[in-house]
Amino acid sequence: KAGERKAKAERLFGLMDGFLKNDPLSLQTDILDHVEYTVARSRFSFDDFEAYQALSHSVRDRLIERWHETQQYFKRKDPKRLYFLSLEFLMGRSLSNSVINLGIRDHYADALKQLGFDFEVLAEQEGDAALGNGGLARLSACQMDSLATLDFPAWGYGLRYQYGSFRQVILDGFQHEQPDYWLNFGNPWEIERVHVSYPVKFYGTVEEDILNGQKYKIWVPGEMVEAVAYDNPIPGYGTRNTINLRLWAAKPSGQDDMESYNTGDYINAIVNRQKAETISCVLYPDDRSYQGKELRLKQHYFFVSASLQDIIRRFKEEHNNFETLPDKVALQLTDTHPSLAIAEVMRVFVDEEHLSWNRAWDIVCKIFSFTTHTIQPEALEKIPVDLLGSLLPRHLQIIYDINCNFMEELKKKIGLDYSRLSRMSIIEEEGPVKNIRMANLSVICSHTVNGVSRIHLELLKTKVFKDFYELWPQKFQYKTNGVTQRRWIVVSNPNLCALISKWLGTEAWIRNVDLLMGLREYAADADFQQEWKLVRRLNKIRLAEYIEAMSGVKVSIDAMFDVQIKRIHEYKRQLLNLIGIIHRYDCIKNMEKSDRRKVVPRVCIIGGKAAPGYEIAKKIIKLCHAVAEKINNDPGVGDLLKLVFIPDYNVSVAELVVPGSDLSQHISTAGYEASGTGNMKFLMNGCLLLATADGSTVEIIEEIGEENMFIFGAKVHEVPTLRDKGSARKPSLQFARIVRMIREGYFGFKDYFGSLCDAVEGNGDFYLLEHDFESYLEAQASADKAFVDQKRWTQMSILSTAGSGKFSTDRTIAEYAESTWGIEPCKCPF
Ligand code: NBY
Repeated sequence: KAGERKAKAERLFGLMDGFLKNDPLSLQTDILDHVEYTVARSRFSFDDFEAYQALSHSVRDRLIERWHETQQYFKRKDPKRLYFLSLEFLMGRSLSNSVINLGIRDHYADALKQLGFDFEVLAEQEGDAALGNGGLARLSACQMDSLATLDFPAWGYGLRYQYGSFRQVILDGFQHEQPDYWLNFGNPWEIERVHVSYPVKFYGTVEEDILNGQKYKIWVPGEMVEAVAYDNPIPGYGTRNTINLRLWAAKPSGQDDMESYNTGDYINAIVNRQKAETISCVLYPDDRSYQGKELRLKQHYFFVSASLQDIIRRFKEEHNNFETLPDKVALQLTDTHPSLAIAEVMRVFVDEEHLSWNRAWDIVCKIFSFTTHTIQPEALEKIPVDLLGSLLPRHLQIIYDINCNFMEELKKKIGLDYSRLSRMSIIEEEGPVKNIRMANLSVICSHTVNGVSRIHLELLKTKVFKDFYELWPQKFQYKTNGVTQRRWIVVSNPNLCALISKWLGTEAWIRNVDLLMGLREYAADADFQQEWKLVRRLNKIRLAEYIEAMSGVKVSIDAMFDVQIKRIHEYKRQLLNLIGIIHRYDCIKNMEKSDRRKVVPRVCIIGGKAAPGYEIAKKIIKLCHAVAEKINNDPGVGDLLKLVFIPDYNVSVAELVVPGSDLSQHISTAGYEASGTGNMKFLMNGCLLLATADGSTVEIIEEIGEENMFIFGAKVHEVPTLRDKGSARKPSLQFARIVRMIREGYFGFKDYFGSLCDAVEGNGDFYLLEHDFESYLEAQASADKAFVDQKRWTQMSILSTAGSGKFSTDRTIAEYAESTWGIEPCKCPF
């Protein structure tokens, strides 16, 4: 049987064994050898976790094999390479994804079975790699998968945080944060490169030197640390190409402190060494706004400096003229977080490579592209001038010089419009402290500025970067985000994957997701619907078991599973969801017994982390628990309504929740979600969307039709006017009643919830919850109505999956490659 499967995989993808063989006996030998020699347990006695470790090492061997081939091939062909710089990657688990992309999942499952192990059980042993906060970080991970699958010569660069996203622990309904010890049991998916390391400098002074009669600046640093590379192979699906994600860890630099050892200050020398490691120690857990903290700035520069040394070294191995750099290198800035790279490249070119300023600037303007994931002007990154000047004195000078040149040029173009000049300046002079506006720097020097959905670009053009758009309209583009169908269907929903392949008669959609469109013709087919419903039901059972294990709440599989999982934010309006749930509860309580039969039973599921310092978001979590406590223990309500909060939301939790949901909510105030990608994951899995016309949802409506979704709420262009109206807006009595219940202590914690209530009443209602409430209830009522008609619901569900093709990162990446990066596939032959 394994032979047949292998033959099939080879037919499909032309996959062949490398040096390592993939027949059952070879795989078993491999696993057992790793049990004995890597994990150091007896091959006759090891538990599930040890089996997982050995299995991972065996898979890792195969990844390394392909990784070598790919890197050697890239080196030989020397194509233009993309360097994808992101401070955050939310990779989640690697085992299942790797074996599926390598085309050897079934081979391993068979081999393990004969050893008495279940592949799925072992896969559950793995913890998440959670080196990021939310959408931006998961997008980076999905994009790496597509870059590998589409055979692009790309490298990812990031930071290897010792502690990733905090673990969310709920005690008495309150969120507590605990460190994520993800490296404690080792990480088989990375390869430490002790010999790939670079010194990174900080502080110090700038001095002048003369070389061949020419004056040069020299940065004399006050502190040095070492950046050590950890490589994470990223396999493509249905190809041998395996690209690299290189993450940097900070280590003390060897040379510096010899002196203190020699002078006898041993203890201090050790303490100083440890300080270096703090740079890559922990991920900043706030995805709202940039705080100008020194350690964070250090992280950013550490990352940028190490990555650029690596990139420039690689370039110089093959080339001796920087003029050709733009033909060989594309640098992608994921938001402004890596944008110090601009000043760093200028510094290296001018101070170290001795290029003239103008030549250097010419090259720099051809290599950077910038994607912003932000929509609120107040969330744009700013660095206090004093902070930058003390940590990176030379970079501050360079940024001032860039700005000075830009201002001169700008004056020639727009004249002495001082208010526009000051808005476009990289230096923010107003306010108590002077700041560097990293977004302005990024826009000025990037050849392309991308938004993450069509509507996002509109907002960038008309609001956030209006002045820049008027100056350089051709720079501005958008690439609607996507998600990878490998992780979000093949890995996380294997039954749906098999069903789709069966009815389409091919697995080709896993690489060419537009083929999902072919499901449309079966959307009303009774047999197909039957099988579709069965798959969805099995997923719901799996989710219900998880809910019971996590929270002790038993839920009915027949109820509609209504889900909102994402970071907790005011603009994402989890509070609107909660107020809706309380309203539903209130209606059930006040209903005649006989009417209760008409109520569509619901299980409402909410999950997500709040930034540790975000008080309102934390109160929303507490409110959710307080409401759940009341509803779930009300015998009069029973299965008609349940509310559960899923703690510690992360990628692997999403893999379980998304396939098991009937309805999912994406209900941000219009104009606030740059794109959103959760909506795409649910859509692909045949879960219906209840949503506002915001971010990428606008484009989802175009693909699958409003009749297959539940759309409500103010539109983007209506929001500013509505907000200006303030308390002159039409009040909602139903809304006011629910807020009063919360305020008056119906769910306890009366004083604690007061400020939450203030934030949604009258003029305080910045995110327009009250305004959108009535239409939200109507959309919810339509969802109930549709759910009762299971034939119609299933058809809408199938049409959701069928219409999700546009929202694959394969499309996003292909667009970037063509119109932003100018790179071409470089497929490793086998
Ligand atoms: O990026 C998200 C957007 O909110 C979402 O609409 C979009 O789909 C997604 C991908 O484009 N933005 C986001 O997740 N941002 C962050 O996680 C983030 C992280 C760090 C910082 C700011 C924002 N920071 O200041 O360091």
